[in-house]
Amino acid sequence: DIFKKSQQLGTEKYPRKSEKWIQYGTSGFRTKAEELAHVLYRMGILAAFRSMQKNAVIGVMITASHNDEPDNGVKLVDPHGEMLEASWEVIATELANVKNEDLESTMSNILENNKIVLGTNAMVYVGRDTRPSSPFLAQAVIDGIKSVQGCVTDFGVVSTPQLHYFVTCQNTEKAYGEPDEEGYFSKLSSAFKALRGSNYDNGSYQHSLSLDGANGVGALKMKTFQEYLGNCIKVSIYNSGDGKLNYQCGADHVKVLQKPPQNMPLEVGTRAASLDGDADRLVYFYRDTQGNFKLLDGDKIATLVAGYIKKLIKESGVNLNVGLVQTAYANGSSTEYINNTLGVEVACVPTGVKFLHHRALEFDVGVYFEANGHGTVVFSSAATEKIKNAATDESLPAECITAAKQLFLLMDVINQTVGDAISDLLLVETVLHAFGWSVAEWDAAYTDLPNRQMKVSVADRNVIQTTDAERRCTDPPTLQTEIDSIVAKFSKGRSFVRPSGTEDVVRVYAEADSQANADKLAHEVALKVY
Ligand code: 16G
Ligand code: ZN
Repeated sequence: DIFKKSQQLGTEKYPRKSEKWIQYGTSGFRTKAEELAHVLYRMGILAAFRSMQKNAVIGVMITASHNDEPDNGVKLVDPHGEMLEASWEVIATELANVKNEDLESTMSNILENNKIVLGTNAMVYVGRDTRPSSPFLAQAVIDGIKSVQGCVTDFGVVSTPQLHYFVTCQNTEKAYGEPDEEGYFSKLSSAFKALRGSNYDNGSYQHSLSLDGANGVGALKMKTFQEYLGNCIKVSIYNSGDGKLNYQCGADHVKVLQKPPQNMPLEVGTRAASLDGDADRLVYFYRDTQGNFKLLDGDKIATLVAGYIKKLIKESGVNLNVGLVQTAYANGSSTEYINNTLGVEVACVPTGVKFLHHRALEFDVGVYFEANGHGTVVFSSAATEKIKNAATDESLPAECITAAKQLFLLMDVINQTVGDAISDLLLVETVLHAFGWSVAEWDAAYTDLPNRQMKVSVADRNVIQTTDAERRCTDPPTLQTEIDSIVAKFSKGRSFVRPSGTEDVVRVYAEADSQANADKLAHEVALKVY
């Protein structure tokens, strides 16, 4: 009877209007907002089911991240703040695509197949970005949850990582923190301030920076956050919400086009950063003394952070291994630097946060970043325990205790649940402050190989199959041999192709010793994909 009513409400208020098939991809469902109402309603239902099954709070985030404003999307957050389990992505896709009149029976099947008992308390946390379509879509989710008697906490406009954080806090009996914005801001800012001490500047480091908010939720939250941070860091926010979301600005724009956002002055030497539309990606940039635009992407952030953590671990005398996780998009120079200079173990996994996150959990301390600026650091519970003990063990030498205390505070600056641009920004600022580095000194660690990304539209992107963390192609059968022989012609050449997980295209990546060669390599490889 409940399902019948739920189907009725769905059909009346949020009907599936076209036969167009939609898939739960790398970042959930994502497409034009007007095609999403029925999907969101159904994801409300599914989140409630997942909550009943796990007997835990589940999150639903409504956002299309760095995509254009007319797009929107939805993804589910599992109990520990991680991405929805793969087997449920399949269920989500099925539920999103069934006919209006098959909703009731599909719901029954899901319950039966997953041994879920209806009526078990369901609790879902809902958050949304600043898109104009988001309030309506949030209502669809809420109606879906309530239609199967689930309870809802609507957090309104929040960043994606904030929602992940709230879900984790609630499900870990608040051991991780308080599941609300006040708790989130307080935790991050108190640790950040404690690490900074009373000298806001240090060496070449100055405590002011420019921030491009992508006209999204990150800008909004940063304004509130400044009240918690006080004057220990001065953040000037541009693209702070008056303009169009992600338009000519934001982390994706800056990374892909390798140029500064609009509406932001960029004087030589000024440290600047960009967030994306839902504030889970961060990149830095500056103008060097020759006037060149310089990008510091996720790889630069990862190496900076891993280097600092490794140093603190060594100083603390705690025995912990540090690993760094990258994808095929990581610049070849960064990988070489990690291997040869940092001496940190590096792993490569396929694109997508869930792969990086899971691999990072295998280390005592796992640093993961995608080149696009999404990433964080995860500490195993054993590592956390060891660091905590060292920080309070008075039998240890003073330097060890100091380093362990710093590590312990650093853990509180980091949102370990998922990549978080605001938390990552505090993390980078903390490391630069500790090292006494200007942005140019940070950039000097290694020089990126020039690179180029291209998109190729094909009839069916899935004809491309890859292996070895997407670095090699297995299908079509001769494509890899062709790529190999093209790459061989270029000094420092490297290239790969992969089907996008979010768009109907095949992506081509190439790097080489010069920009002209990287462009040429990308182009030649792209021609083989057509
Ligand atoms: C999604 C992923 C991101 C990845 C991107 C690649 C999550 C939460 N997000 O946005 O990590 O870099 O897809 O897109 O996993 P692509 O497959 O279209 O290249
Ligand atoms: Zn994002």
